[in-house]
Amino acid sequence: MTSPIRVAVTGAAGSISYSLLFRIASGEMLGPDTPVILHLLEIPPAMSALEGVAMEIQDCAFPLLQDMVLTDEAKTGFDGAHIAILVGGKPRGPGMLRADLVEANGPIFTGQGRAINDFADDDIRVCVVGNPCNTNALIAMHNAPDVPNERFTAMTRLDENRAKSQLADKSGRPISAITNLGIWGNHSKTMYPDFFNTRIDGKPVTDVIDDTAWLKEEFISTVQGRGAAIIQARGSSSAASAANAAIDHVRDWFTPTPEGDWHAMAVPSTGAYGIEEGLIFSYPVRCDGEGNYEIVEGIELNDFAKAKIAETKEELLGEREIVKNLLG
Ligand code: NAX
Repeated sequence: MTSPIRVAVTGAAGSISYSLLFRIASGEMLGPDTPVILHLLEIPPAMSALEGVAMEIQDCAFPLLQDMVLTDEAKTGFDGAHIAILVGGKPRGPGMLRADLVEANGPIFTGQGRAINDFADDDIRVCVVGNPCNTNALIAMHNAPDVPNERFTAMTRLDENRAKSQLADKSGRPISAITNLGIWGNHSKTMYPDFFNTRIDGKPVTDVIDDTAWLKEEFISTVQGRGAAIIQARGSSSAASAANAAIDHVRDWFTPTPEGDWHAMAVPSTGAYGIEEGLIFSYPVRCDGEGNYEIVEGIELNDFAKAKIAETKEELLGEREIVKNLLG
């Protein structure tokens, strides 16, 4: 047994957390030998609901769960945290534009960024789930000047998983046969799921699925619009699949990526592929198993891919403009 890892989760009484917290406490995220202390952060009106969630977690008698801290104060929420999963935020209401959402949720992440800066463990790793997740991660990062920028990431793993599933379905091959699926750019309808570099049983997707029109149109729009399709069908947004992706994101950040493969993570750009340095941009990344990742360099991008990537980059630059007053 190693010493306990403190995992802070915001929006802990919300829908995603209702799937996420139990899986963290069971050891699915950090493995069967790592005890966990959960720091659960909410806003005051949700504290009663949070207490109910905590009672249920308690009733699971998870052997790895050493303690739970329930709070509506960011200081306590992030105190000594090694991992922070920022899920909390206001949902997009009817008629709300993306720009409204960016403006509504931005201020939450200035305060949380500062609290992470001041109270989290020096080793803190941050995964932002709450939307608009790339720009929220950008705000948190800018408000945490003492934390290395590369510790701030946003979640595009759900998009990777969705894309893999679509390709498995179309090709009739198992999920495990699909590798090298990169998501580029923003977690939004402009993201680019790069099928050209994805492999099925080690072969280019285009060798296995010869319907290029489907790949260029239906595949991309299905992945881009999957969140909206789930809201339409279920009446509320993806929750269990988002929690699953958050588990995948953090687990794989601390797991060596299999040789030759990569995963999607939105990370501060190093300037790679002509993206402005510091913009939180989803790239194909590889992880070393020690909590470090690197953007995969040298991926060939054709004109189709370059145009898609330019579009999602423009959207992110527009979001950055809206929140520029929050960037410290
Ligand atoms: P819920 O509305 O069920 O839960 C959000 C929770 O956040 C609520 O309990 C609320 O009280 C809490 N909260 C609000 N402000 C807070 C603050 N300042 N500090 C702490 N907690 C706060 O939403 P849920 O379905 O759980 O979704 C959460 C976020 O995930 C949303 O922003 C949603 O858009 C985003 N998603 C991101 C995805 C991704 O792939 N990156 C996919 C799923 C999801 O759409």
